[in-house]
Amino acid sequence: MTAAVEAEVGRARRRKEDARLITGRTRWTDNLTLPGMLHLAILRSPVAHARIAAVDTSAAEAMPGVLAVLTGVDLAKEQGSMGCAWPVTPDMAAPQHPAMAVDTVRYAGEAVALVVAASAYQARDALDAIDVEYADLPVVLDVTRALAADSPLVHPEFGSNRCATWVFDSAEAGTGGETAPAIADAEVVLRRRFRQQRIIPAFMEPRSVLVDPTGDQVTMWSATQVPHILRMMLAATLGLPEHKLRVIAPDVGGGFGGKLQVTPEEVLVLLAARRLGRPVKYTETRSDSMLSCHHGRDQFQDLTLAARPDGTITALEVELLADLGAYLGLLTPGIPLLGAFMFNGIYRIPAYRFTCTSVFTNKMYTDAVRGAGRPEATFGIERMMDELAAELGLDPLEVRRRNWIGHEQFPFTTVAGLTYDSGNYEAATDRATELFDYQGLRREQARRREQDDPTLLGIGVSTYTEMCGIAPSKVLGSLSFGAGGWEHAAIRMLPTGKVEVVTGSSPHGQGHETAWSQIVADRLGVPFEDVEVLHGDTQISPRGMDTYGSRSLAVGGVAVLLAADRVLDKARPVAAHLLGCAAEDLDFAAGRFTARGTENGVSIQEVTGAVFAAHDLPDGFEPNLDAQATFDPENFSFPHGTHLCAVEVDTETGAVKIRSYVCVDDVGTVVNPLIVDGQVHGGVVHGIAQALFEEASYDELGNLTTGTFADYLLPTAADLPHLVTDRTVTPATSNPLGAKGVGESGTIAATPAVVNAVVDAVRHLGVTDIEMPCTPQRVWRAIGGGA
Ligand code: MCN
Repeated sequence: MTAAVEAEVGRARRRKEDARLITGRTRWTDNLTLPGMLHLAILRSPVAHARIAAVDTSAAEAMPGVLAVLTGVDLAKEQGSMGCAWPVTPDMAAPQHPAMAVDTVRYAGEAVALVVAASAYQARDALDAIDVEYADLPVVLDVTRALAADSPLVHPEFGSNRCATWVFDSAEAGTGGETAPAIADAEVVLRRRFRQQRIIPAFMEPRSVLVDPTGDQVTMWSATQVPHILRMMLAATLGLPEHKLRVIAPDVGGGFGGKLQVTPEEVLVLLAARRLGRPVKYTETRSDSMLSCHHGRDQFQDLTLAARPDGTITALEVELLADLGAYLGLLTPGIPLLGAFMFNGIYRIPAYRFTCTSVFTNKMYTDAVRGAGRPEATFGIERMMDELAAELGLDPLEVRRRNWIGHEQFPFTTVAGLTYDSGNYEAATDRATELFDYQGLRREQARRREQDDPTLLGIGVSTYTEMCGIAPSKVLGSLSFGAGGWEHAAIRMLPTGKVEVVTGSSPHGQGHETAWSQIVADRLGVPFEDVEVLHGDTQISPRGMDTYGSRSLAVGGVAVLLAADRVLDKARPVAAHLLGCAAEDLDFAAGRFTARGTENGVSIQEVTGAVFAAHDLPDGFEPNLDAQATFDPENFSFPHGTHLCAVEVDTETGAVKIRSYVCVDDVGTVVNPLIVDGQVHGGVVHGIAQALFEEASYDELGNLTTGTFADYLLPTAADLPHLVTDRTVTPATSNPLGAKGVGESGTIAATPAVVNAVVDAVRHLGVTDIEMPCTPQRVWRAIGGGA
C-alpha cells in the first residue's frame, strides 16, 4: 500500500527561492564579473528638448582608464531604432527611437554619450568631462497643449503630436448598442474627469546589463522580465543573427512591468562590447533608474455614465487622453488600450464607446507598469459606480449589485467583446462585507459626522475583475500585438529519478520555481524537493514568451502540467511492459503505476531508470521519457474580487490613514496560498501607493523633480494597515488547472477602493473627487483648507 501523499497543489509551501533571494547570495547581474570586463556609464540630457549643437569628447577620452567615448553620431549606423511591438493603428505615428540621441534630445534623461572605462568610477568621472552644447527647443509637457495647432512638436515630421486614435464602439463591434442615443435619453447622466498620475516602477534591483562578445556567440545577462522577447527584438532591430545571441536573466529583483522592455541601455552595452571586443557592464543608479526606466499610467479619463433612476446603467462612454512621453517603447501605444476591455468592469452595460487619443510630450516614455491599462480602467468604472451611488442616494454596494453579472449568467460576453468564463461576484462581496463589518462601519461613519468629529471615516468599495493570463494568440493578433501568447515547458527525467523542468516563464519575484515544482510533484508523484525548475536563459530554455500580464501560471504553469502528462503517457507502456500487463490495465496514483486490482507496481522513478538503462523496453520504444508542451489557451483568465477599505481623514490636516482593508479575491484554483497571499499583499500595497503616495512630476522645463525616493514617495510598513485577505474559488474554464492570475489583481483593485474611501469620508462636505495621490495637502484643499 502507498501512504497517502499530501497534495502539493493547494499547499502553502514556503518558497524554494527565498533563502538565496533574501540573503542576496545569488547571481544578480551586477554580481557577475568576467575576465577583462569594462564598465559603461551614460551621460544623460539635462534638458527636455534641444538640438545637440556640438559634443566634445576629447577631455573625457584622455581621462585615466577610459577606453572609449561614444556619441549617438558614432553609433548612428549600427544602433537602428528601438522597436515598438504594438502598432495599434495602421496610421500610428511611429518615430525613430535611437538608443542614444543623434541630433536631438526629446526628454530629460535621454542618453547623449557613453563612456567605457576600466572601472565604474572612472567611467562615471569621465562623464563630467564631456562637453555638450545644447540648442534649446520649446518644450511641451501637457497633453492638451500638445494637441493644440501651435504646440511645439516632439517629432516635427508627423506635423502633430498625436500618435494614434483608437476607437471601440459596441454598436460597430456588434456587442451592444449605440451610446449617443442612450445618453441623450437617459434620466441620469454623470460626467467626470479623472487623472491617472504618472508613476515609476520602483523595483528593488536597479537595471543592470552585462555583455560578453568574446567567442562565437554574444552573451547578454540582463535584469529583465523578458529574456526571450529581448533576444528576438535585439536580433530584429540590430540585424544580429538570433542564434548568435544568448540572453540570460539571472535572478531579477522585481520588475513590476518596468523590466518588460528592450532598453536603450541593453542596446548600448551590446554595441559597446562588440566594438571593444571585451565584456562590458552597466548598472544604473537609483536616480538613473527613476529618470530613464519607462514610466507608467499618465492619462486623463473623461467618463460619461448614463443610468436609470434605479441605478441600472444604460451606457458608458470613455475618452482617454494618454501621455506617451517622447518615444514608443516596446508596448507604449497599446498599454492604454488594454483598458478598453475593462472599463465595463463586472457590469452588464448595454452600450459602450471607448476612444483613446495618445500623444507625444517631452517626457520619459510610458509603458507597462503593474496592471498596465487595467488599473486605469478599473479606477474609472469603480469611481463612477460610487459617484452614481451618491447621485442616486444608494449604497455603493447596492448600485453594484443592481448591475453586476449574476453568477448564473456565466459564461458572459461583455459589451467590450470579452467572454468572462466564470465568476461569482455575490459570494466574494458577501464574504468581504462580513469580514469588514460593513454595516458597523457605516454606523460609525454616521455617528462621527453627527458629532462633528474632526476625524471622519470613509468607506471605499472596489468590485473588480481583470483580463489576465495574457495569451490567446488569436486575440492578441486581432489587436495587432506583435507576438503570440503561448507558453512552453519541457520536462527532463534524469536517470536517478530527479526531474528538471524547463519553463519559458521568467520569474522576477513570483516564486515560479516553487509553484511549478508543486505542479510537477503532484502530477508525477515525485517529491517536491526532487524537482528543479530552470528558466531565464535562452539556451537552457529556448522557447518562451516570458512573464507579464499575470500569465505565468494560467499559461506557463499549464504548459508544465501538460508536459508532465506527456511524460506519464510515455512512461505508461514501459510500466506495462515491466509489470507484464496491458497499458490500459494500469492505474497511476502517488507516483506509482499499478496493475489494476493488484499490489504489483512500479514507481515513475523506476520506470525512468529502466528507460535510461534501455535493456528491457517494449519493442521499438525510443529510450527517452522527456516531454514538452506548448499551451495557447482559448481565452484570458478573469480573476475578480471585492476590496473594501476604511480610511480616517483628519479634517484639520488632510492626513489620510487607512484603518482597515479587507480583500476577498477569486483567482480560481490556487497552487500556493502563501504565494498568492504574498502577491495580493504586494499588489494591494502597490495600489495604495498610487492612491496616496506615488507621483512622478516634471517642472515647467521638463526636469523630473521626483528623481529620488526622498521626493517620490513609496509607502513603508508604518503607513500600511494589516491586510485581511480571503478567497472564494471559482475555477477558470479556460485552462485545465482552473487557475486565474493573481500578480496584478491587488494593484488593480486597491487604488479605487482607497480613493473611493477618501472621497466618501468628505463627500458630505461637497467633494466629488480628489486627484491622486490624495496627499494631505490635496485632501485639505478639497475640504476648503486654506480657502
Ligand atoms: N499563483 C497561484 N495560484 C493562482 C495564481 C497564481 O499559486 N491561482 C502563483 C503562481 O504560481 C506564481 C504567482 O502566484 O507563483 C504569480 O502568478 P501569476 O498571477 O500567473 O503572475 P506571473 O507569475 O505571470 O507574474 C506577473 C505579475 C505581474 S504582471 C507583475 S507586474 C508583478 C507580479 O506578477 N511583478 C512582480 N508580481 C510581482 N511580484 C514580485 N515579487 N516582483 C514583481 O516584479
